[in-house]
Amino acid sequence: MNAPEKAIEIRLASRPKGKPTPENFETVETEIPKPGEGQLLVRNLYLSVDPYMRGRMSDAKSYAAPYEVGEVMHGGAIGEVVESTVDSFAPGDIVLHGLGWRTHAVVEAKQASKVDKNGAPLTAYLGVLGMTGLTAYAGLIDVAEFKAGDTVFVSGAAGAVGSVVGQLAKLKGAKRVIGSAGSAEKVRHLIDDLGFDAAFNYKDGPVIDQLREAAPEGIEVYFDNVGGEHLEAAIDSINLHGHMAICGMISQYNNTEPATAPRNLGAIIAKRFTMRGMLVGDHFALRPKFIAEVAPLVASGELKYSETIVDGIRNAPQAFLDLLDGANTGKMLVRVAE
Ligand code: NAP
Ligand code: FER
Repeated sequence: MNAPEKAIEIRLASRPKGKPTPENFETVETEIPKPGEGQLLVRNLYLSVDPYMRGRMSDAKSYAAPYEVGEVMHGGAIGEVVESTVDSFAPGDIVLHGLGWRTHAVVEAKQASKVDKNGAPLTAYLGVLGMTGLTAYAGLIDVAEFKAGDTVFVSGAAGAVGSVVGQLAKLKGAKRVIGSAGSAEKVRHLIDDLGFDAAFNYKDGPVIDQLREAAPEGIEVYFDNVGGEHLEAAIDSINLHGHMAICGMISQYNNTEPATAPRNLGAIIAKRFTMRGMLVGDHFALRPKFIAEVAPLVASGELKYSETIVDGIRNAPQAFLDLLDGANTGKMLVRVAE
């Protein structure tokens, strides 16, 4: 395909109230930007769409600054250097950066990280070997203090983070790994393809009952991607001195009213369990250890990963809306080319 003459970028057009819609985004054609001193021009190949972007579309104060209305949707992306003004990067290099949903990015060389283009498939650097994989690894090991012999429950189990959490727990000697997800096909995938011991569709009935049935002896670790009713169920099933890594609460990201669950937090006193919130950004020091351990597992196929790849940058908003609706299995990505 010929390089497009124009660059395309996707901007926040308005802030969503509740569930985002396509009208919250604007697709704009612009001139291809020129890199200045110390900068690279990168032609993006794949864009990441992530749940946290929902938070940044709102103007509520949070750990990540809100997007400005009119600003490009920043986020993880991987692309090829086409022009470089610095010695450390050359055209043809593949780099990761955070400038998000655009065909062309002018990236400060200091903000770009080069990846081995002969290593894993490029998409892996945005998922299983990237931010979501590190979240799973750091959350399970450092935050939830997982130990061999633990029974682990992970919500959002068929997603990018959850699928890695469950498999890592199995590979590291979990007694039993239980996952929840939003469709029968995802439940099948967890058990048949990823080796979970049990899984359930949270839409089939109360999570508290389904978890009790899947974990009759309780759980030692809960990795929370969902919050709300799932967290309430995990509090119900967690054993004495258990650990919870609170990674995400996607069931609440579109809420317009405060959440009503969990209603049983008082159980933390008698059960003396630990809940710890986490942000992957606090765990970047673990990255070399994570890559050293997980890249070989991915290469050997012991740790499997799925990706849901949507073609065409113009479809990035829809891919994001679909992610929030559970259309993805594994990491949701956009291939920039149409
Ligand atoms: P993901 O799980 O690949 O995709 C999101 C999934 O959430 C969807 O596929 C959908 O699957 C599920 N979902 C949507 N609405 C739901 C609801 N109401 N109840 C239950 N499940 C729902 O996304 P990810 O990137 O791996 O992120 C997973 C979680 O981790 C998110 O909460 C995210 O914000 C969080 N996260 C946190 C950090 C951190 O540093 N703290 C870093 C990365 C990610 P179903 O079909 O199963 O509903
Ligand atoms: C997410 C992706 C990343 C998320 C949080 C982060 C809560 C954290 C990023 C950071 O450490 O700055 O989906 O949801």
